[in-house]
Amino acid sequence: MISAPAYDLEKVRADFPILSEEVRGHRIAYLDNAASSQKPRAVLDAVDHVYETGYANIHRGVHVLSERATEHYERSRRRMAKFIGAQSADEVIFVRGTTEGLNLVASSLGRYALGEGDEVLLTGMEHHSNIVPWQMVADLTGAKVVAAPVTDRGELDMDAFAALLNDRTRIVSVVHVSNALGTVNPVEEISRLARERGAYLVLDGAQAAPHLKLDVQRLGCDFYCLSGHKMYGPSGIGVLWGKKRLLEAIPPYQGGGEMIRTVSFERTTYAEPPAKFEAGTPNIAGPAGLAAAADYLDGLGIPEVAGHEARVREYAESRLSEVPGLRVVGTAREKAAVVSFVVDGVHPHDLGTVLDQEGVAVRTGHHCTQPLMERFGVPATARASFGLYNTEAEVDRLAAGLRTALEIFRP
Ligand code: 7TS
Repeated sequence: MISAPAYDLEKVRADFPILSEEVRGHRIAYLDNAASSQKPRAVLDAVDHVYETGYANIHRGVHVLSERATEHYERSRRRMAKFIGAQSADEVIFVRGTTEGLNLVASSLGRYALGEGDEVLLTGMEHHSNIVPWQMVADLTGAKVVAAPVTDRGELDMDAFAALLNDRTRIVSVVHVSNALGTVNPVEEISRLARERGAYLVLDGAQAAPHLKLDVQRLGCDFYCLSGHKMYGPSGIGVLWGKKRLLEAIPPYQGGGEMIRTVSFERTTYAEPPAKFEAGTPNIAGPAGLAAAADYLDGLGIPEVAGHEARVREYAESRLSEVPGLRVVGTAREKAAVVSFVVDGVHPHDLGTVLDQEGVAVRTGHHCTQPLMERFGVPATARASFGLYNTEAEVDRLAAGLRTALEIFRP
């Protein structure tokens, strides 16, 4: 394994207890990080620490455990504000993950900004969670959902995107990094174009957060969503960031406890953000785990992590190119740590099953991007997605497993 001296891969791997597990008689080669990543000891400990030292419901008790739990929760909010470059922790809303973040924005911003005949501009490479919520609010408001096309390489067709932006475009919502192809979209350019038209910009950062240094202010967006579980944090916790004045302006998403100032049967008034968007008892310990994941990533250095992942991905692309009949789907010039592929004559699910027998975990299917699969004329792909602990030796096992699949299915 050739690594930069600063990146101590063996030490990194030792931080993840599950990586020493055996599955089907092999050491696990976990290449399904885009679906969800494994957790370092520091994240597991941070969650335990809340339950062991300061657990109670937050924001309401006068007793000491509630105060401690609230402090854990709010400290994590401040940590996540720093992680994404937010101006203030009040702009950080804890949600279940990207799906909930996008549903919140589509519902609240949609009801605020969209009317009959208005348009929401997406791209052809969106995850279903950045398509369906917009269709739902479009049904309510009479707005229309439009998608900009993707080129044969799997890049956003920027000329077509610019041409689709028009005076009716009120919202642009785009994936920062594609989960199915790995494409990194030119979001600063997209932001400039959206601003020129006076459209709001929402970014789906589910796949960007583990790989790219984030600075929501520099990106120029209005809302940004991420999922903790894809960036080595716990599942069931994520962040929706929004510009403060917009969070103040848009209506709340869910109603209930904590999101109100006063309630009467005649009239209810709402709390200020972020409380306005955090109805009910939240995931209390999750944020501490997410903050620990942010510490872990920043401790390694996101550029160093990205450098390591790029080396593994490039190695994978070169090894996979030797497999007869294999075609990589998505060859964008700017790519994160994803290699999606199809193999002539073998269904992706069969590839996935054979690889599993060898202890190699990949995802197969449409990756919740059916319109994109249709664009490429495939029902599904197999996808290897790399994280900060993957090795070239694991890539060798992937390539060997694919050859085994070929012997079985294409003798
Ligand atoms: N957006 C993108 C780009 C994603 O990759 C995913 C999950 C989501 C949104 C939804 O995130 P969630 O945390 O709310 O589920 N993507 C995948 C995947 O590629 N395989 O499994 C889940």
